[in-house]
Amino acid sequence: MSGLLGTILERDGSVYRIATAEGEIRAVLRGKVKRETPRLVVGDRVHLDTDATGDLHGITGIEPRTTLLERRVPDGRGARPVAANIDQVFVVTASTHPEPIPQLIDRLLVVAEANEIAAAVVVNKVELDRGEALVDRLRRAGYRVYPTSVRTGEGVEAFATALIGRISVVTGPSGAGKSSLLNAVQPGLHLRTGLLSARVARGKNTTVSAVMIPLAAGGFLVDTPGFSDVGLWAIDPKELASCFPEFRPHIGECRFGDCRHLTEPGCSIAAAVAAGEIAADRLESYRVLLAELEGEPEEWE
Ligand SMILES: Nc1nc2c(ncn2[C@@H]2O[C@H](COP(=O)(O)OP(=O)(O)OP(=O)(O)O)[C@@H](O)[C@H]2O)c(=O)[nH]1
Ligand SMILES: [Mg+2]
Ligand SMILES: [Zn+2]
Repeated sequence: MSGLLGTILERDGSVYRIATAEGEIRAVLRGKVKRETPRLVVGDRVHLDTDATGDLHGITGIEPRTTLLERRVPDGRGARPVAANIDQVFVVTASTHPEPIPQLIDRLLVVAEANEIAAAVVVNKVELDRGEALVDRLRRAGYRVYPTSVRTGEGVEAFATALIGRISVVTGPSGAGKSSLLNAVQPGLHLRTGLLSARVARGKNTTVSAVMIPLAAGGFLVDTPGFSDVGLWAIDPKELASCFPEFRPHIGECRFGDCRHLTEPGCSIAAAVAAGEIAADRLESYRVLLAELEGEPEEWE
């Protein structure tokens, strides 16, 4: 029994496609195990019986999850799991063409933080513009930054190395170069068109599920449409400040214990901004996201 361990790559109805040390197999949940197992998603590590019935193995158990990305159920309550055991998220942005949008980058970083997934940033197209101010802003906030150029090959190796042996999500604005970068890492990757850019056509209430793609060098990429729609909704507004790594040393240092870091006097984060220790536009990103989480109309609405 339970001799084989696998990682779920994809679900097709009741059949799971699973990567194992012995190659890809297909498996199902049967009987008692089915009743006792939570809804399985890509990234889940499962135990399998070694003797297949037809070409189908049985899933005999699930390993505890390290992380779980969930999507809000439309028009309903609760959440639906999307992907498990994601180790890291790469937010890919161009240094120029298209112009980077710091607030969008921050939003994606917050989604990762809120889900306790390590985050890093790739600043691509650096042969056009070094993007120094952007790189500096993100490094000062505490993030690993990979400057890359798919055009010249600069930094692609370092990015490829960071993917090895891990389960990664690559996300970021359209046109940043995500597909180009991933093709440079592994030519012929069969990723959805518009990978992760949520442009996958879907009807109302039709959820496009995530798919994991094994990397030749080891590790997996999770192709999940609309990462930015996932995970932000569940954040308690009180926890938002802790999703900005450079704010953390200041939390609890404000004059008021329930400081929301807006206009309160004696705010330690605002003081750090005034002292030039925290970038003013990072605090601005926090404020925009807080308004969104608290359901207030945004300034431009
Ligand atoms: N100059 C330059 N152009 C690049 C670089 N990387 C990608 N591009 C170009 O940027 C454009 C967009 O690249 P994609 O890889 O399609 O971008 P994407 O992030 O996958 O975009 P979506 O799939 O829409 O989310 C393409 O025309 C690429 O050839 C780079 O390092 N330098
Ligand atoms: Mg793409
Ligand atoms: Zn404060």
